Amino acid sequence: MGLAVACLIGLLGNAARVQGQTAPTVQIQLDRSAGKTAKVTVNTPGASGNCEVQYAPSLAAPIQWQTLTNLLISGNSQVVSDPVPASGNRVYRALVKPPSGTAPAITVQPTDVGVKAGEAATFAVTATGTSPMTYNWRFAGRNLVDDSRISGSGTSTLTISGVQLFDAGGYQAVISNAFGYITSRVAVLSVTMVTNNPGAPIDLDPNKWIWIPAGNFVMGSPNSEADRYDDESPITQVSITNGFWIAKKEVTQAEYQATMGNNPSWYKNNANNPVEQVSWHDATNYCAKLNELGRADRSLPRGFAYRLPTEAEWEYAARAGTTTRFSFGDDPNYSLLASYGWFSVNGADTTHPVASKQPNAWNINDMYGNVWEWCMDWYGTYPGGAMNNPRGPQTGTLRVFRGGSYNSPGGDCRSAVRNFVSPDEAYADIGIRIVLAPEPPPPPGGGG
Ligand SMILES: [Ca+2]
Repeated sequence: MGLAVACLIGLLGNAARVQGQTAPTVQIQLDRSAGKTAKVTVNTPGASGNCEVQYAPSLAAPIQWQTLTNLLISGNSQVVSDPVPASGNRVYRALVKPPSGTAPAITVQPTDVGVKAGEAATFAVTATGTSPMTYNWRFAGRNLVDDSRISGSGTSTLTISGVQLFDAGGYQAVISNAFGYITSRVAVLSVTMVTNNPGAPIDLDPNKWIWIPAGNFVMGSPNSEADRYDDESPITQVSITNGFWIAKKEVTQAEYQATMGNNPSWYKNNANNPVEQVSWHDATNYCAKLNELGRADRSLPRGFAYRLPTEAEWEYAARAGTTTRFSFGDDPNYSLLASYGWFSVNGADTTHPVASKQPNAWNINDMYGNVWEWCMDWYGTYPGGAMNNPRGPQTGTLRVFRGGSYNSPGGDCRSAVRNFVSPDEAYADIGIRIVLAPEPPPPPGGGG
């Protein structure tokens, strides 16, 4: 036997698999150069760590491994030179230990934050551990992602700008690296309501939404009211137990087109005119689509949903605290009505741009005229007496719409007037006004 290295073995010794990291692999190549030196090359692709190269005189048991040298592999390969004895064989192996490191540990926990609605809130966490470390902020059990209001959801510092009431709650950071993960304490964001509308959870665009506070009113008309219809009685003492927003304006053709992708209107000369030729089903589908979009982009205040007004909510908003035929008075000869709405006298048998007449005392436009407005309720006889949050009969065949239109005589625009048709039918003088109201709706029931 001459000078030789008879056997060469590549082993992965003691290389416990590290979760989340590719285990090192080892290749040993022999470089038999002239003379008596062997070169062993250790390749550890994708890994670095403590590597030990050993040799033994043979593979006969018991193998007598001896450490050749220690070296720290920082790259992918290292070369070890070994002066081989003049005779005999040697076998080699390399032991690559997994990279060493420590799991994340939190040194500074995120603290509770209190801000006013509209302000920014910041949560920060400080952690030690082997790099790289990843951060992931969570809210209400789900991972946050950056969007127009949230930044830093994947860093040690989370910022929420333009905080709204529905951002309130618990925030938590999950920090991880190759060696494990840790979850921070839950830091609480509390939001102080700042609103010009007492009782409203937040302020919405006052050019679009009017906050209607909870309150009481008399639904229907007294027998003495001129031009009344029989179905406006028995009058009913109504309590609206929860505030809600009502749209300041009828839904325009532009808004309907943008949300639903079509414009079913008969009078299409101006996209700012109210949408019409929509059935009750079209109107409720429109609300459902708004809810879907509002939940997706987080613009829908938590606990609220878009829907049609109940008949009671509609009349409550139309009356704006009054008991007269109109919110601006009884207007016996309908002379004032032209300042507040488009009806048969000034309507020219067409729709008109929304909010082009004076609003009522609660700043709501076109409650009288332009287009009738679908309500949620089935048509039925009023209960009379006193009732909380009436929602009409539980079943029916006709849905209610309210307020008169561009072709209605003045008497049909009164606050108390009720109209009704099949929910499947669509007409060029019936449109949509929506509310943004507590979800689920407050229950109807006996009044107090
Ligand atoms: Ca109207």
